[in-house]
Amino acid sequence: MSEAVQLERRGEIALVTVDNPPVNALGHAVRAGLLAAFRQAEADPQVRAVVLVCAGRTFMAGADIREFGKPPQAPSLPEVVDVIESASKPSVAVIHGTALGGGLEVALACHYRIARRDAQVGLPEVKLGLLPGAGGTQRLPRLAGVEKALDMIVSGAPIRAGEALDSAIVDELFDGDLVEAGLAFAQRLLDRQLGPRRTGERNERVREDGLAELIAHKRGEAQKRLPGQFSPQRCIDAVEAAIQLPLREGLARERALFQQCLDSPQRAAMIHAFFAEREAARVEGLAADVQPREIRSAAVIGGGTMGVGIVLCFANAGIPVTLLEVNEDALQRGLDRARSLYAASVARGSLSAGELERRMGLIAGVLDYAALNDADVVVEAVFESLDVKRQVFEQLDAVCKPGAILASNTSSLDLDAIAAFTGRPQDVVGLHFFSPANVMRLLEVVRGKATANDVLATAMQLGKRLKKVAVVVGVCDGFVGNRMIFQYGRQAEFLLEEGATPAQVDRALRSFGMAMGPLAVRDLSGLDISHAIRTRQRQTLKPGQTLPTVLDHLIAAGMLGQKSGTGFYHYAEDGRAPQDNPALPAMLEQAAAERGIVRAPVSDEEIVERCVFALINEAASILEEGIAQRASDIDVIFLNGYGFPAWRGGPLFHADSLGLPHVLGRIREFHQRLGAWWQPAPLLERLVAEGRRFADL
Ligand code: T1G
Repeated sequence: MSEAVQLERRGEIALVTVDNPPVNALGHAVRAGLLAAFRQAEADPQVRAVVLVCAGRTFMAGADIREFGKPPQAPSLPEVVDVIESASKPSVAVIHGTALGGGLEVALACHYRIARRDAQVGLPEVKLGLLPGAGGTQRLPRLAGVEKALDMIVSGAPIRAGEALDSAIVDELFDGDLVEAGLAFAQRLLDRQLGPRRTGERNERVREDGLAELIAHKRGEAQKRLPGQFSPQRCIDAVEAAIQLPLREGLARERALFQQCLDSPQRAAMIHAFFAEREAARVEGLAADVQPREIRSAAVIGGGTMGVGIVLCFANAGIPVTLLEVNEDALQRGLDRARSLYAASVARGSLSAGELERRMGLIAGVLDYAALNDADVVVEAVFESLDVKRQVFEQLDAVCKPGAILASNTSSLDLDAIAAFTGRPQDVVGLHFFSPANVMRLLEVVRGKATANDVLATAMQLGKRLKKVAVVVGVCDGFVGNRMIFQYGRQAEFLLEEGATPAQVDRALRSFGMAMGPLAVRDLSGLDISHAIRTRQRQTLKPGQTLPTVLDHLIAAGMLGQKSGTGFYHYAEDGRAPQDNPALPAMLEQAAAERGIVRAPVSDEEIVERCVFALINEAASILEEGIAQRASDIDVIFLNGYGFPAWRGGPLFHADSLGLPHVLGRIREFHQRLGAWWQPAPLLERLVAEGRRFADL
């Protein structure tokens, strides 16, 4: 047996234990160990049943993702799974933690499955650009039915043990000790003379009527929800094989489709994103022994959209939180908004009424700063003005206890200036949430010059506790995400003035894979917000840098985007799809005349390259200035805060996949044609000269 898999006899039952920290990934040693163990149990005449458990915090959480892209090592997981299912003695998988991907597929090959009540099971392969490649697409439909299997496989979302029981994926739930529960269940099988029950041989559920229509419906749904992604449709192809083919042929079809996904560049991009997210948690220069401060209670200043979203983040994590507002009306509006957001979740069925009250019970409202004297962390989410921030931080400095962490949610103001409003700059950090704060996973943790290491460590730990993806960024205008998106949005507006329409710009970038077009995003966030930022930026323009003027014309006409009913688009009262804004063409003609250009057709390719390469060029400067720790952190920021398509891995992974020489070549052309904003970043030029990529940094 390998050290990753142990086999021991408990009377007539063979107990197989997998022990491969941290998540019992099915790396080569585990696969070889499982194969040997099940073969040995099969050959041992004293053994009448097999129980499979995992040590540590979870049942196998899937194949070892680090092995993808490397030469495969026998035995393959399908080979192991085949030996398990075809065994002549009944086997029981004892699930705890998260049985995911290949882990669940091993459990499906066992003849019976029991799960600890707090366990989860799932097939998340689609999130890695893959599909379940060890029988999951053939066995799960046979157990849970085609519709349930399609939902789980195409969404990649795990389900709780109770739902798995209801879907016949597991046979029984248990509490307490894994081995005891497994042995007891196996003993009952023997007492009742129950032998193997092979999932692969159960065909009744994959031969039901109406499955072809169901498949067609799911294809349309997946195409709409995940446009551009390769593996969701392949997942559906594989499940369709379960309906159309006998098991053996279905497994062969699944393997062929798995290989197609494995070979797809999207798999490499999405696995890059998986590891990049975990790498972002590592803060350079932060010793591993730095002790985070304890966060038992929180406070939020400002009950606007952002503030209430942040309040919900704390309440959702079970952290008591106090909301402070300037007057009773504003405070009540904030608390009512919190309750209405929870009520919407209850209406959607994603939150129980009891849980709503429990979470609302964690939220207090106050008008007096003195009430914040015991908060461990305070997050201000007030108006984006340095003067307003000054007032807030001077008061916090006066009332908060020593050691309290004072955080600003500012999206681009100078955190060092904010820290200087207090006598404790070492306790000040930026916690830049993204709207809606209770939904968006990204959290930019802004490290000020004076921010103490333990404050930074606390902020990162708090981010994980709030179920955010926390990424450390440095201080500059817009930190990382907004600083890059300023360039991206600016190009979108320049392209309008040069001849494109909002619908064309947004369509081109949506077909690139962005969740929303840049102009629709501007309309959503409010053109007045963009205009205020634009006004501030006008003060810091470098020679040759100009700004588009279409925004000025829209603001002058009172067109603020969705909030006023018209911006780059017109939004009809009845919520129909946005229409063209009839006043825009004249504004664009005027803006073009002001810049001395004649509007002419623009290609979709130019639109995508101008907007995306603007991101890449700015990112290179950000890396050079040390505002981001690493290139993959910038990818994580754009994947989790700006709707960049996961199947492209992020702007810098995408740049590497295009080839930096090509990217630099186009940027140089833009620089020649369009001037100052396109000055190639020195780091980009250096990487190309040295034949390196962003990934090599
Ligand atoms: N392979 C390799 N390493 C993994 C891993 C995996 N499957 N899962 C986690 N890790 C590492 C992770 O990089 C981190 O490392 C540490 O474990 C803790 O992870 C054939 C083809 C299980 C829910 O997609 O969803 O099976 O940073 O920080 O927040 O059909 O990890 O400490 O060095 O995420 O408690 C399918 C992926 C694979 C599951 C735990 N399985 N993992 O979350 O800890 S493809 C997955 C997760 C497959 C088969 C197909 C989560 C978790 P380090 P963590 P966590």
